[in-house]
Amino acid sequence: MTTAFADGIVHNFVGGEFAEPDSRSLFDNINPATGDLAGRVHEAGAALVDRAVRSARDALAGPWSSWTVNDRTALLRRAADRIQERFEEFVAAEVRDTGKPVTHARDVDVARAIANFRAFADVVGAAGQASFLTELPDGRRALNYAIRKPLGVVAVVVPWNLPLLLLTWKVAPALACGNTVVVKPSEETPSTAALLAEVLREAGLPAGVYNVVHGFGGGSAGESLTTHPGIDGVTFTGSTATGSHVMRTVAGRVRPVSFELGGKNAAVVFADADLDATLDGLRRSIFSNTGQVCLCTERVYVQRPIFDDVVDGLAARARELTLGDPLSETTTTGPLISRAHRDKVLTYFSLAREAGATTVVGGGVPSMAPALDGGSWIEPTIWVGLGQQDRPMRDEVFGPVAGVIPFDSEEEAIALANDTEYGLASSVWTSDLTRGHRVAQAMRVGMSWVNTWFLRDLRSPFGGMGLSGIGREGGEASLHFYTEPTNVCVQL
Ligand code: NAD
Ligand code: 6OD
Repeated sequence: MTTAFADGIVHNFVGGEFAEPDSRSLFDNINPATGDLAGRVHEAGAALVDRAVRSARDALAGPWSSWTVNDRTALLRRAADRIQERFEEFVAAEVRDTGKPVTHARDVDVARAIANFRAFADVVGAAGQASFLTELPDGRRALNYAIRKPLGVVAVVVPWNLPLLLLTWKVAPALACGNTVVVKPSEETPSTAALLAEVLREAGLPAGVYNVVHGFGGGSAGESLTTHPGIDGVTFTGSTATGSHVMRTVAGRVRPVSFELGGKNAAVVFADADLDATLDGLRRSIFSNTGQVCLCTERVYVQRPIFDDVVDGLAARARELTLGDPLSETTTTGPLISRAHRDKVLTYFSLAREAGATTVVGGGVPSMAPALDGGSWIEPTIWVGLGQQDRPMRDEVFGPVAGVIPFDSEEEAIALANDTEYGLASSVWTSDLTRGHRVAQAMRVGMSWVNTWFLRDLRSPFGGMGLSGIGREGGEASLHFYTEPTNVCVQL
């Protein structure tokens, strides 16, 4: 096999080659916009995962080990250039796997993949080392400095919502730091990880440094990878339940983990906020990617004087969204990833009704044109009348939904926003910037935005607390996760 999609099959990539499938190891790749078969995927069995980990381990000791930081960062920049050259191929693959609008795939997913490679080339290229001149009471002096070594073979396990963005967010710093990787993309979205293998090979990455194994989680490639004794660390993005399971799996061998997990993110809107700008911001934060972004807002707390205006404005904006052909430039909103995920979201529609909520807009399955009728479509939905303890206000739904609740004081708003076991992200909307800083800092989350949402600087720490994860990635935080420091002490 020479290419990622030869014979209409998405292939595994091991030791610098696309692996040959056998007929028993194929599973279907469904286009969520239509429900049609988009292609087939080669599921990696335990033996192939073992080969991938061994290839990665061999590559650690091969020519890759003598690549300098400059060599590696130059490789990252060539990879970014090659993705740019093949931009529309990546966009098409991401749209086919996810059903997301082509504009989103271009402006967010693939654009950010390029930015990830460039940003981590810059971060790692510019990184220095701390050193200490040590002076002891007896007059001895020493120089302490730490060198950073690669962690080793890193298992990279990622979900389906922003497949290439999240994969390259981890692969770029891992490679920049000199690691080798075995990546396990989601079974729902295998294509761009395979295409990236072509690009990295074209960019000159040695065989075995980047490997891709496809398949499911438990009892499949995900479990084979995370339980493999040859991996030196796991970076995982996905649900809290799976993260917790993977943590137990690797605990026995005491391997470092980085976990970017779920969220139940709050927006706090004060009466002095610029209403139109806030509503536009909330439209993005609630409905982007059909609500399938870990950072999406699912709880909106609004100061009482403007409660009705915000609810009406959100409903109006939800009605303006265009659900339809993902390849149309005017489509704003795609389907959910699968029928199974839609069933889960619909459960929350029922739970909201049972809790006595009023569905201001949405609340069902839209009727679509015949070509899209088999897709996993869902209506963008806003609820009022939910209580803070109702499950739609507590569980991560991961769909285009939000419950809106009024508050009176700043203290009450902070308490409501922090009343969750998750701790990923929040946004605060106010024209009083002093209050914006104060409330943003009071949020028990990894990332707190003021008058904006999902505005990223890739040098800043990204991650969550509580059920939202362990550790941070981004900028120096990535450098810390993907390397092991060795301190050297020289008596002078
Ligand atoms: P998931 O946990 O079901 O799957 C994530 C990945 O783990 C997939 O590749 C899956 O095949 C694999 N997996 C599943 N079981 C496994 C096992 N036993 N061993 C090893 N691997 C296993 O998550 P999902 O449904 O694909 O993604 C949605 C979730 O991801 C949401 O909860 C969302 O909040 C979260 N997410 C978090 C972030 C973040 O940065 N915090 C970003 C994106 C998505
Ligand atoms: O922007 C990022 O770097 C990032 N990791 C985003 C995660 C989004 C979750 O769905």
